[in-house]
Amino acid sequence: MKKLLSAVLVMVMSLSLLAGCGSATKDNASQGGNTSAEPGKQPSETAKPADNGSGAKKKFAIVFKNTGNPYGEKMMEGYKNAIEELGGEVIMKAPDQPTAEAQIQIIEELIAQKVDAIAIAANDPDALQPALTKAMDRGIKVLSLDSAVNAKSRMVHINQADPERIGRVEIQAIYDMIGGKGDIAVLSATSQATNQNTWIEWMKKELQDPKYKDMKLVKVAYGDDLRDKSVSETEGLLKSFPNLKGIIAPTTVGIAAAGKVLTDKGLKGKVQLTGLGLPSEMAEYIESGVCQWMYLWNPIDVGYLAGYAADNLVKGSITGKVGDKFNAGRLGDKEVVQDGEGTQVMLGDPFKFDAKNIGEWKKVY
Ligand code: RAM
Repeated sequence: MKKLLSAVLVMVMSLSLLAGCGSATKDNASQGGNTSAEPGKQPSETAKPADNGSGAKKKFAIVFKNTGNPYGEKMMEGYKNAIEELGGEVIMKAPDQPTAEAQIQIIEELIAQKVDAIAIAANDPDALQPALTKAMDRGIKVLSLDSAVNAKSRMVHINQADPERIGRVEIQAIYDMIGGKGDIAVLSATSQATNQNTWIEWMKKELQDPKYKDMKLVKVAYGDDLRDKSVSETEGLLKSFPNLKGIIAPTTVGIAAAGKVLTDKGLKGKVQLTGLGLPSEMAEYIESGVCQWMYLWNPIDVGYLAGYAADNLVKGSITGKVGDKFNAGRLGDKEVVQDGEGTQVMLGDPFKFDAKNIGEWKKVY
């Protein structure tokens, strides 16, 4: 019965996930809560660690872009939940700075440690290739999640949501917020981040529609997913473009920093803000109206899905090729599909957060 109920809730959630089409109900908010909000009740706490059948526990590493990002912490938490459910050992790493060089050093250390799998949210699509192919040559299963590496550097990518939908929906949102007219800017993460760059490409494609002829993208600024830099980049945008009408920040660090700047400067209603935000960090700005609405997905689920994919790669039950199927625990059955020259597993659709649902979601992640 409980299973049936969660299946129904997942379906309800999937339906309301369709970007821009309405808000979460109490039910799907609590569905998120069941899966993520109460770490104390995670199955991982109760599941008996197994050893994957080979004696010693398998070692599953996860590498995020950089430290100090609550989104990254939630994603790693999801990975940990999955690996613990499956009886493996988790190693969580992130460099202080969001650079490829720092991640390469971590990968080298993980190779020396002889881990069984590395899941990485990449700071650069190509620069990690030598290190990651070295890892794969030594039999380590490599996958990316959240921010992809190129197809040669991974066996599969775990994608949070369709990049085209993410990019297009953000332009549509700012269009609605500013009344279709005026200068807009993007406040991104690092200039090399695969995920943000892909979303920005789709934003630019969306902007080609004649509908947006009175809207102009004046700048893409980079806050590097560092709080202070994101604050100063937002201030810089406001200074350089005094007529700025809207900011899109497709990064949880950036949007929270921009929310603070617009609040402190009393610019609510004058400069609109949307993008991808963590509900727990953005609730105050959504409640105050500085950001009317924004989007995200469940970062815990992204990590959890990667954990199950990593386990299947290590067991050899999948290799990351199109058509591979595996069970992803509480997320149900998943399938590997094509993604450009590589392959991926898709989590879902971006979810819209606004004043009606933020109160519930802010407790979840
Ligand atoms: C930041 C990171 C992460 C991205 C989210 C939306 O936390 O850049 O990679 O997926 O924002």
